[in-house]
Amino acid sequence: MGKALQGVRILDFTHVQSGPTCTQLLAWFGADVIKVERPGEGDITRSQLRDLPDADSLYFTMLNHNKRSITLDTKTPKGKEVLEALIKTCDVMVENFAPGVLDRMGFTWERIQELNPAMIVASVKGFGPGPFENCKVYENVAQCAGGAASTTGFDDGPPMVTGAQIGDSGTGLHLALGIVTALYQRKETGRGQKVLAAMQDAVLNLCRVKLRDQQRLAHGPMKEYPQYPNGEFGDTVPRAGNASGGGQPGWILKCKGWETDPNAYIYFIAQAPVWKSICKVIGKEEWITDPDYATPVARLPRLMQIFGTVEEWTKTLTKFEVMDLLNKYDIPCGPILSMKEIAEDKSLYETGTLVEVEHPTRGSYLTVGNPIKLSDSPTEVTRSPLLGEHTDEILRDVLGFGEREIVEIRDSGAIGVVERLAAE
Ligand code: CAO
Repeated sequence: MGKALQGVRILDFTHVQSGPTCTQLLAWFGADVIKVERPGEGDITRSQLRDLPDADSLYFTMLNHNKRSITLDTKTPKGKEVLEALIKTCDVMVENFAPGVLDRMGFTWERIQELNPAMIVASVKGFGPGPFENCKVYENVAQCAGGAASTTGFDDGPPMVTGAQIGDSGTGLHLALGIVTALYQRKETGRGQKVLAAMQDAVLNLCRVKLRDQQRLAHGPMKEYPQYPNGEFGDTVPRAGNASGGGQPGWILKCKGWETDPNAYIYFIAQAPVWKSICKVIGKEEWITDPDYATPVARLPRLMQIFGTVEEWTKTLTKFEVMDLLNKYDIPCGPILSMKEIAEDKSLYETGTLVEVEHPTRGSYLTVGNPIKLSDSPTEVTRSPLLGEHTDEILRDVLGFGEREIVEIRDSGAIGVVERLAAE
C-alpha cells in the first residue's frame, strides 16, 4: 500500500526534540527523511540521558524513527557543496537551530531560494519576531512563556510545568501541519515558502482556553474554578488545580489503595446530563431533587463538597472498578494511568500506538508509534538510523555522486573521521 507523503523528500536539519518529532511524523506518513548530522557526535540527544553505554539513547531513538542519517560538516567547503546538492533535490528543509545559525552557515532564505525556488523552509524557533526572538529555548522555557506554567498547579503553590512536552513535541506537531499545508499550496503556486512555528505560540495555542478565561475574568468570578465561591480572584487567570478547562466540572479523586499507590486516583466529571445516574451510583438519590444540588448552577458553589462525597465512594473501589461502574451509566471519568500501566496495555500494541523496535546496538526497546492513523497510509515503525549509516547511500543514490567524487568528499573530512573509518 502507498503512503500519503511518498515522493516527498525532507532535508532534516533538526536536533533535540521539537524538530525531530516533526520530521518523524512526516517519515511515518511516507516521506524520505534525510537527517543531516554533525560528524562525530551527531544529534546531541544520541548521547544524552544514556541508559546503555555506547548505544544511542532512548531519547534519540524514540524521536528519529524511519529516517536516514548522513554526516556532514556543513561549515566546510565540501560539506556546503553537499548540502547545496541536498537543497536542490529535497522538497522541504526542516530546521530548529538557534536563531541566526543557518544564516551564519551561509544558508539564508535568499540563498536557499536561489538553489531551489520550490523549497519549503520550515523552522522551529523559541519565539516569533519580538523582544525575545534571539533567545535559545528549551521545553520548559516555552511552557513558561506560553502561559502553561502560570495556569498549571494549585492556587497555593508555585507555577508548574507539565510532563506532556507541549513546547517541543507540541510545536513539532504544529510545524508538521504547516509543512503539509505549504506542500499543498505549492501544487498551485509552484513556489516554496517559509513556515515558522514558534514554541511560545504553539504553547499559547494549546492554552487557548486560559486566554478565554483571562477575558471572562473581567465579567466576574469563574464559577467552575476551585477559588469560587470562597477564594480570591485577582486580575489574572489563577491556577485551577485539577478543575476542568471546559464547562464540565471535574476533579481528581482518591481510589482504593491511594495511601500507598501514587496513581490510585480517577478523574471524575460531574456532567450535568448524567447527574441523576451519579446520585444513584454513589448512593445520594436525595440530591436528585434537593434544590441545592438538582441543577448545575446550584451545584457550582458546592463542587468541592460534592467531589468530597463522591470521593468517599471512589475510595472504596479501585480506579478500574470505578471506571467500569461509571461507564455503565455514561458518566465520564478517567483512571490516572502510570507509565508502567500504559506500557503494559495490550490494546495500545494492537493499534500500533505502542511498538517494540529492534535496534542493532541497544536490542529491543519500546516506543510510541504514530498517534495519527490514516486508513490508506499505514505506518510501519522502523528503528532510528545509526550516525552516518546512510552517508554513502545518500551521496550515491540521492545526489548521484560517482565513486571518485565520494572519495574526494571523504578525503576533505566533510563527512568526518569516524564515519570515514566506518566506510572503509
Ligand atoms: N555541521 C557543522 N556545524 C553544525 C552542524 C553541522 N552538521 N550542525 C549544527 N552545527 C553548528 C551550528 O552551525 C551552530 O554553530 P554556530 O553557533 O557557530 O553558528 C552550532 O552547531 C550550534 O547550534 P545551536 O545553537 O542550534 O545549538 P545549541 O546546542 O547551542 O542550542 C537549542 C540548542 C535547542 C537551544 C537551539 O538550537 C534553539 O534554540 N533552537 C530553536 C528552538 C528549539 O528548537 N528548541 C527546542 C529544543 S528541545 O527540542
